[in-house]
Amino acid sequence: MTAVEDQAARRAERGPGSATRTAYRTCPLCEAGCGLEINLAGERVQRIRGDRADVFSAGYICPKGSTLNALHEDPDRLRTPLVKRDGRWQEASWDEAFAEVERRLLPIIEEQGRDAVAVYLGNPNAHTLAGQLYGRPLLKALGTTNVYSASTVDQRPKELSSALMFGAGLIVAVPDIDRTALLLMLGANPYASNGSLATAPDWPGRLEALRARGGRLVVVDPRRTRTAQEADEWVPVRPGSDPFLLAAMVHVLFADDLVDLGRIGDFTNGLDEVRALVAPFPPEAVATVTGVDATTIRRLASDLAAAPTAAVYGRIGTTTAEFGTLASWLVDVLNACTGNLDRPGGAMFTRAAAGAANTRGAPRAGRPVRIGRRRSRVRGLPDTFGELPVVCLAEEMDTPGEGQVRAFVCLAGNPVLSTPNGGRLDAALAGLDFMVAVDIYLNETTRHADVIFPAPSALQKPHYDIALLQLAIRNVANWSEPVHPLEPGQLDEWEVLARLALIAQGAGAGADPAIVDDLMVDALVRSAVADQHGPVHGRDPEELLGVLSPRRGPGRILDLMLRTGPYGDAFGAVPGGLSLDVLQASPHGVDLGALEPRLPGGLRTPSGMVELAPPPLVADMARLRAALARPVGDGLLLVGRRDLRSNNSWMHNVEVLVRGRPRCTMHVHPDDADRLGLADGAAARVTSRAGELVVPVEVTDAIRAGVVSIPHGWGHDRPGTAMGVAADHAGVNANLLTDELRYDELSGNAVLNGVPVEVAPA
Ligand SMILES: Nc1nc2c(c(=O)[nH]1)N[C@H]1C(S)=C(S)[C@@H](COP(=O)(O)OP(=O)(O)OC[C@H]3O[C@@H](n4cnc5c(=O)[nH]c(N)nc54)[C@H](O)[C@@H]3O)O[C@H]1N2
Ligand SMILES: Nc1nc2c(c(=O)[nH]1)N[C@H]1C(S)=C(S)[C@@H](COP(=O)(O)OP(=O)(O)OC[C@H]3O[C@@H](n4cnc5c(=O)[nH]c(N)nc54)[C@H](O)[C@@H]3O)O[C@H]1N2
Ligand code: SF4
Ligand SMILES: [Mo]
Repeated sequence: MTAVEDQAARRAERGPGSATRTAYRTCPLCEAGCGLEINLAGERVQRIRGDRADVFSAGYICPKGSTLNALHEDPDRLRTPLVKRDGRWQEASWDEAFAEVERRLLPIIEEQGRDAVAVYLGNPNAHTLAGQLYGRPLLKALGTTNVYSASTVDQRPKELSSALMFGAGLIVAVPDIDRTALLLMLGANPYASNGSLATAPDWPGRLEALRARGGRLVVVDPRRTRTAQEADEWVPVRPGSDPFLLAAMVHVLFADDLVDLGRIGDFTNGLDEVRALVAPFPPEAVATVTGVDATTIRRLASDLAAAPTAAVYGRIGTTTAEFGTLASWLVDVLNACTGNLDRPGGAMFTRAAAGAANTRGAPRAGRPVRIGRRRSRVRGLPDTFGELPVVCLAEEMDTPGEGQVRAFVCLAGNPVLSTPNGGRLDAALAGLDFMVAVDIYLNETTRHADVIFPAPSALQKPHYDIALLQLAIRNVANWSEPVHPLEPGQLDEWEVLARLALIAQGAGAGADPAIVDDLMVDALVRSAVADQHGPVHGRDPEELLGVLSPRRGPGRILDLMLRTGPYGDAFGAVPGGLSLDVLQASPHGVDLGALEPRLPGGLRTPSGMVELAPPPLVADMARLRAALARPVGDGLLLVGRRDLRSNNSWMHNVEVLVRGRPRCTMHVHPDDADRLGLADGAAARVTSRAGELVVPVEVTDAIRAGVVSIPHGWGHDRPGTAMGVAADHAGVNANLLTDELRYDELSGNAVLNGVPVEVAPA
């Protein structure tokens, strides 16, 4: 067939009424936020590719982004609520499913108290409007202390150090990778992950541009990742030792008189304390524990000081570790001490269009960070920002006694595969009295539920990255309309969360979700007009509500956030300012410019200063000093890894992403393989305190000797799940090995990297 005939045949096949159209939307799958161009014929998606006109991603896309339609059409994706009766799943109407929640959940709350219900908010909540806006009212309605989220298997240490230094968990200094002359990256592999806590589409292209303009990239990682391969230098650090390395680098800056705060010196506290805190960490003292020689450490420090601009950036490898908060803090101490904090080419602060703590309220004023207002029942671990560490979740369920968790609400999470000692959690979930999940699959976690509410597919939801755009390396705003409508009678995810909130409040299973929505927008408008520093101070709330009124749901709230945000139209007071109308008219996004210095006005610490030595971090340094005296063991340490075609625990049901050679293997260095008698392709038995598994071995010199690596998110071999493709590519659950007894004491974050394991041929 010629191309013309081919086209004609396809047109004939689609039949009449199948007009073609193009939709644009932001990919919600990871933090990069790429713009997608989606071609449809009638209601069918024909092709998804990168949107070349997108103001931020300029056409970049990864293999996951083009699978949004495969996810939408996946026959295993849940489309109706499911209710389990006598151990068997039955499809139910929405009303029946909510009635079941009311019937089973309320007696538990009444008889055993609100803390008998635990909630887990999984990673996609950071990527959905429902999770961003309606999670909070649900938590409030449930009123439980037992709130857990993916944050404590991820970035809690960075949020905590940022809150202590700058005033809020999302006031994070992001590396200005487009302008820096030297990027020192620790524990991140953006060639696979596309970046995290530094939102930018096309990290690979940006890193290549950095090198092309004469800049340098140094990667600190126990594995020679793709990012390390592309770098000027790879520093194969021992797992868990980043804070020693970073403290020694700060030590060198002081010892060699290289400290220069630059313009932030006028509003920075604690420099002398930092000098004293790093005194016990000269490079020679940390060489053994880090596996990095003193000469290299000195050179890394002096290079950083000498570079015209430089940014230090640490991610998962540094946060999911025993001293994760100290490492996260020391990253920014280095940025500050080399004069790179808040300057172009250094580590900067986004000025987000909506929702940011540092664009609201009084500049240079804030409330103190309180850690440990509540404690977990069993181990007494402290909360941070109102959440308990997820390392406590299983024990709160399986340890009898007053206050034991008996019911579980799981929102967009798969903690059986994502949290440490997933085996214990799996067993604990099986013993609960009641569980409700909001998810798109019947998977390793949701199989334990009694009621599952399906969330719409990404193509059926509107989108705006409220959280991730606060961490962007360029100021942008991007709204996406749904590509497909909801099915008749189908609820949007926010409506599900709102109805669950109403049930928990006692308003009944049939209550209208609009009640929650109206209350929220009302409260937000009132707080906006009360903000003396805000653009609508003193205005009549009814007037604003009237302007917002044509919209409902997330769009209405976002419109309010945009209009009262730093670029907003302030409800007419700033002609030409941002509103949702403006974003709707800009399908490729709105570019709000490169990052600009934001300090000191963007600080929200109580002192109004950058706090270089906040008391909780100063106190925690005692733990690091003590650890320096520990003998360095020679046992094997387990770390994780990510693959570009995978996404945490849930995209393994997409055939095009999982086909080809299996990705869930254990990387082992050739020396270790020889010593242990492990052959490439053979199976190894891996054992830790928490559990054991058998995994295929991949021998590779792209990993430090003494370290093995297994990716997380696999292990789709559990009975009672309904993910056919994933089951054919099951892999193993690396979190059977990670240990819920290992955590960063300050933040409660899980230790997922550097877990001691024993390995033998299986
Ligand atoms: N060993 C090890 N473990 C790790 C990590 C590691 O590096 N090593 N990384 C950790 C990190 S950084 C994270 S963030 C966590 C993530 O772990 P989780 O918080 O468990 O998140 P996911 O694995 O992404 O699972 C998301 C769930 O949400 C469902 N889902 C997908 N889209 C939607 C939606 O739009 N709405 C709803 N309601 N549900 C949806 C999926 O089916 C899946 O069940 O894993 C952590 N676990
Ligand atoms: N393709 C894909 N993309 C993703 C995800 C995914 O699962 N797949 N998940 C998303 C999520 S939720 C997140 S949070 C981000 C994470 O984004 P990244 O932080 O970039 O995640 P990783 O690719 O796991 O890179 C972590 C690196 O840390 C290294 N490492 C392990 N231990 C240590 C250590 O002790 N010190 C140092 N210096 N390095 C260490 C590991 O070898 C690994 O190369 O990725 C997001 N993007
Ligand atoms: S990099 Fe992330 S946001 Fe971009 S297409 Fe891939 S999954 Fe989507
Ligand atoms: Mo994450």
